[in-house]
Amino acid sequence: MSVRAFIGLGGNLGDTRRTLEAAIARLDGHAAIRTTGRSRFYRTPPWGHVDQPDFINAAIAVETSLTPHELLDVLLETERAFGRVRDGERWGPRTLDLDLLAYDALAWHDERLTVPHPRMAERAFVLLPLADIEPDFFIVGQGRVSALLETLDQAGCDVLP
Ligand code: A4P
Ligand code: MG
Repeated sequence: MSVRAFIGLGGNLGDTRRTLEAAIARLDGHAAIRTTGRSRFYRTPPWGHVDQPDFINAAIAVETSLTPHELLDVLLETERAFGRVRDGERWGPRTLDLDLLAYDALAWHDERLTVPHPRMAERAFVLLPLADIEPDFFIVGQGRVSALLETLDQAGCDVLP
């Protein structure tokens, strides 16, 4: 039995675009995950702490037989695999963020996982990529992607060639 889920990708250190491409390939290579859609890549101004480099963000749609918690574990594993770069003897900062944005119409909250991602409705860097894949997707408890996006400031978010 297969469920559709959406995953948000982002990063702002190192060759982020290459990292995101490799992360998508790795997720698609998982036996229980199949990528069914992917957004364009966006350069986005930093949200939250603004004193940091621009991010690159993207999103994918997947079909999966994993439970939400199993899928989260795969995302965290993948962050570990790609998210840190060797910097001499030290491990550098995290370069890859993977968020489980939505898991079908599931609304779930526990200490490890909140789905849909609670802050996605405020974030153009999440909703712009999602709208590339599925503008009519209804985020349970939040609203339709296209309608939510209309309320947001998209200034400085540019599609990468
Ligand atoms: N967790 C709970 N629910 C979820 C979920 N739906 N998906 C837990 C993923 N993880 C979830 O993750 C910490 C824990 O959250 C995980 O171990 C998991 O059990 P994290 O990624 O280290 O947490 P975080 O990064 O502090 O949370 P969040 O809200 O994802 O971080 P932010 O606020 O997104 O910060 N600006 C731009 N333009 N683009 C960006 O991508 N990203 C951030 C990251 C800040 N500003 C940004 C961007
Ligand atoms: Mg995160």
